[in-house]
Amino acid sequence: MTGVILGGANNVFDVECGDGLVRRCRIKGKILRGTQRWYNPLAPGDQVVLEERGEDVQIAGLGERKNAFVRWNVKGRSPQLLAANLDLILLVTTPDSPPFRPRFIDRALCQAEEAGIEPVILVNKCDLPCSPETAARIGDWERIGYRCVRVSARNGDGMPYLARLLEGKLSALAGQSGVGKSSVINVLDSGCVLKTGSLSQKYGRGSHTTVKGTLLRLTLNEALMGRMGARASVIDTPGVRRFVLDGEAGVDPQLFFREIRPFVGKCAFGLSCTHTTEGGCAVREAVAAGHISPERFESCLRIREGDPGD
Ligand SMILES: Nc1nc2c(ncn2[C@@H]2O[C@H](COP(=O)(O)OP(=O)(O)O)[C@@H](O)[C@H]2O)c(=O)[nH]1
Ligand SMILES: [Mg+2]
Ligand SMILES: [Zn+2]
Repeated sequence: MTGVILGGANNVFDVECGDGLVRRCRIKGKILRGTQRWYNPLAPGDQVVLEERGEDVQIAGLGERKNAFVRWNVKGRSPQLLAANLDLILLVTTPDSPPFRPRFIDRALCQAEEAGIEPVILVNKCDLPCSPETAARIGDWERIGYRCVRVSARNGDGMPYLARLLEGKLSALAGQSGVGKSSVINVLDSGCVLKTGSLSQKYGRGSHTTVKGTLLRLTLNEALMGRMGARASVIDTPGVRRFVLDGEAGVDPQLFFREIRPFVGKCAFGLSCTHTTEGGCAVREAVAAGHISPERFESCLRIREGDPGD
């Protein structure tokens, strides 16, 4: 029998088994082959091979991963899998409360590109005022071809569009704590009652109400869809402070900035150009010509320099 990981931690996971039942399963022999370099061996969305021993069902193997979305686990000092086998990754942000952090989204976009997962920028809390600078930054993501969806979980704006976008897919919501990931899910499925946090006054951040990711099978709200029975699967990931690029084998972040990529290698110093002081730099010329925004260029340089991001 095979199954899909819904959630869990350490060695105990909730698995949606091939027979339709959800069972709490352990990893056979405690260590799953090929997962040692990660902070956690399995993430929501992972396909697993199960072995039955009488009443007991154990996780005996990991199916092929189509893709994986990862964050840096500060305490564990290793990459932590947030979600696997995604059709979409929703990068959730807000015009305010917590403050708009475009650099964080740029990192996440870069990572989604590297992982081969289609990103969608979900701007929640659109009932709050949006500064012209924020609107311009969002406009630039649209200009370079990213889909930006503006919603308000509070007043319902944009939610029918979002529900249609997610129908029939497996999507993960990633973003800082407090941007409203759980609130959005609760609106998508009125039967869902995820805990939502109030913003901490001191830090302007949400409290950490989601500790680990969970895959949820949603029945999309009839009022959003205009019909009954539409389904979507979403993974509510824990709040993310820092993403990681898969730091292996010389991954070059500039290749995953889609509007920068066409200019990479075209500088006078070719691929060795740092795009900072060299003459004949095609990337800086592209910034000057307006093909690349100065903000995105800055994000790219920071990632290249190994800045862990804020
Ligand atoms: N103004 C406003 N507040 C929202 C909206 N969505 C969520 N919130 C509030 O933001 C806070 C954090 O929401 P939560 O869903 O827990 O965020 P999460 O940490 O990303 O899951 C809660 O106090 C929510 O009530 C929205 O669309 N507009
Ligand atoms: Mg939450
Ligand atoms: Zn250059």
